[in-house]
Amino acid sequence: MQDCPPPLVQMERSTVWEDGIQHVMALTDTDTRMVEAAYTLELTPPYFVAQGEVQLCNKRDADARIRYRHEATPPIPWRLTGAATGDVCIQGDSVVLFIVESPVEPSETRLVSFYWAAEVRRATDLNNDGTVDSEDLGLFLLHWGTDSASADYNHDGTVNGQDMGLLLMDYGWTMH
Ligand SMILES: [Ca+2]
Ligand SMILES: [Ca+2]
Repeated sequence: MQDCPPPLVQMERSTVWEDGIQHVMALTDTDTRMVEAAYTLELTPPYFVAQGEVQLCNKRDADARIRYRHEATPPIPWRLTGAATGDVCIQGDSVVLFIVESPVEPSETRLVSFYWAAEVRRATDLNNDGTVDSEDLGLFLLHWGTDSASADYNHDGTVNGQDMGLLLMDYGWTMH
């Protein structure tokens, strides 16, 4: 697992899903800076893609470096493989961290566009052969009752009936 940078200030965030695309707006406004982000998250297997822009506004009388950091998680039951394009840090198999940073002059607002694509795989396809079938069910049962992250599809810390339900909903799924 990579060592990703620590969280920044929590931002006010609003999210709307529309035709499989998640629209995210995030804002933080303090005495020294205002950061406003607008981006979309889209799952287009085998990629989880983000694109949008960030406005970095320096309210101080001196030059400043302003940084925006966001994290995104692909929808269940998709997981990150660790491969990605763009300047991101992959944390575990469910969190993408992305940072925009720029020097900004006093009273200036800088607009920075960004794009990244992180590769995903279907978590329920445990043997990663492109199909969810009896082989995956057999592997899943080996994890039953444990805290194995690979079969804990809903990230609640236990492999139990809820994960079994997700696997069964996926039964027969194929990548192609
Ligand atoms: Ca499989
Ligand atoms: Ca679980």
